[in-house]
Amino acid sequence: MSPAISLCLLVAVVTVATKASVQDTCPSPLVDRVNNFYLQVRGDVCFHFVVNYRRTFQEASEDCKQDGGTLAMPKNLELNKYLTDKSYNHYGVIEELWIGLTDIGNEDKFKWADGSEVAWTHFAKGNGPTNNWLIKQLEDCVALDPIDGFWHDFLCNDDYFSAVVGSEPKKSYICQYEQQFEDDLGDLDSGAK
Ligand SMILES: [Ca+2]
Ligand SMILES: [Ca+2]
Repeated sequence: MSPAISLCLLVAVVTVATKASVQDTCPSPLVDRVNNFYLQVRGDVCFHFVVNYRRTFQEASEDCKQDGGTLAMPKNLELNKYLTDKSYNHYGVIEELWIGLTDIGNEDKFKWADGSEVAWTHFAKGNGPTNNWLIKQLEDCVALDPIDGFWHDFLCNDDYFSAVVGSEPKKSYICQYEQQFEDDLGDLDSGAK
């Protein structure tokens, strides 16, 4: 193989590797709207770390839904570690961030934002199923502690109880967008966007 052909192949490989990132994996309206500093790609999943403002659980869920996503779903320790590490070490977040897990409407039956039952869990002591029997009726929405990666249940919204409990239900959060472009190589060639 001639050096020129080798170089061409190298350039082609690098080009594909570069393009298979935020621009291709994250929804384009999101890429256009937010500073790409807050977008991360892991495998074929795009994550938006919304760490520059806070919302209630419902507001955060709606925000993720706007571009076809959900709140992030760390269904295993590996992904949970990734989200924890990015939040704390990359973005410097030290307070809990909403993830897509709740037991709204069915106490102790936690479900992910995609409707699936929770299998692996990572609740901090005294949170989730082991929370106080009365408090757990009020705390139905789950947030990730970026310092140790454990999950905490909180009040979902601003309401009467948040004032009583003295809890602030507006938090930073992480959205998750699954890769939706099956024919991405075709799109690259045609320049479709
Ligand atoms: Ca609960
Ligand atoms: Ca709690």
